[in-house]
Amino acid sequence: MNATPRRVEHLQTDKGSVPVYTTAVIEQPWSSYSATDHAVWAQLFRRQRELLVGRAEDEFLRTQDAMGMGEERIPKFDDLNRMLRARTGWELVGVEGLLPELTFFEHLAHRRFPVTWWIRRPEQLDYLSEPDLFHDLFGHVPLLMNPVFADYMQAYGQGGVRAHGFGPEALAQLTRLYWYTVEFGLIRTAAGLRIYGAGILSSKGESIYCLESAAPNRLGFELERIMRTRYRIDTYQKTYFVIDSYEALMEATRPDFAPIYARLAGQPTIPAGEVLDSDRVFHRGTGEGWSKDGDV
Ligand code: HBI
Ligand code: FE
Repeated sequence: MNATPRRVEHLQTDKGSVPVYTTAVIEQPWSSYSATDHAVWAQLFRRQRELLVGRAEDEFLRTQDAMGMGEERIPKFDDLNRMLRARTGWELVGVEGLLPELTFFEHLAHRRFPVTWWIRRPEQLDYLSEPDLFHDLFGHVPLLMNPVFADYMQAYGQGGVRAHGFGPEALAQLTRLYWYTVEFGLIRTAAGLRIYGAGILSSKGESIYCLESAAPNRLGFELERIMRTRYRIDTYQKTYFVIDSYEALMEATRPDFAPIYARLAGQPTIPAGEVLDSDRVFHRGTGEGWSKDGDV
């Protein structure tokens, strides 16, 4: 049976009505996954693994293999947790879906990564508007085995819990940082730019577009600039930011953010497609196919 997630309510936000799920932690109902669920996992896994050779960072693919993730079946959180706990002290917890920011931050701050327990339906193969099990498990989990990135994710959560006291602008700035690194980040390697952002790794079209299309900008990571840069939630990104290493990302975000929030307060946000004179430009996009609006 294709169990469907239990939505508890729809929240009216400036982005319209978004589904807000219960924040409860749910045991992965592994035995309830249907043959269709496993087949959707297999198809997505096979397709992404073919695409990501030479596009994802090699360590990402090696780690996925080392964790025993394969196309045969949906991985069991318990199996992955044994490896994660031993290596970086992280563990996966099952959730219904998107969590309120503070709840999400609190999980990360305690090295718990929330993973949606259900997987998309076959008709949603190419796009769905919220993170499902494939996005979270395939995209996010392997990098939690990297000690430096694991530290970054916990520091991000701790920063998020602290930011909650700084109000909505700080929260928006932190969400942009997550978006342009954890979800849509690129990294420099000796072989060229590679993908590490889960939002790209779990997306067929964007895995190709982010590295090979002339349309998007590819700019060097710069913390405060990223915290001001708006983004798209419904199409490919107009700009990708490139880190030199996970260590560099961790170092850049180690300082306390309070003075940064103070400096950024009241500064205008930057449109997603803009390139600044101060930017380190790997590629200046042509902007082909962009619509002017759509940034959040
Ligand atoms: N909830 N389950 C889940 N997964 C996410 O990735 C997530 C979330 N809530 C909020 C959120 N991400 C982002 O807004 C973070 O920047 C906070
Ligand atoms: Fe995600």
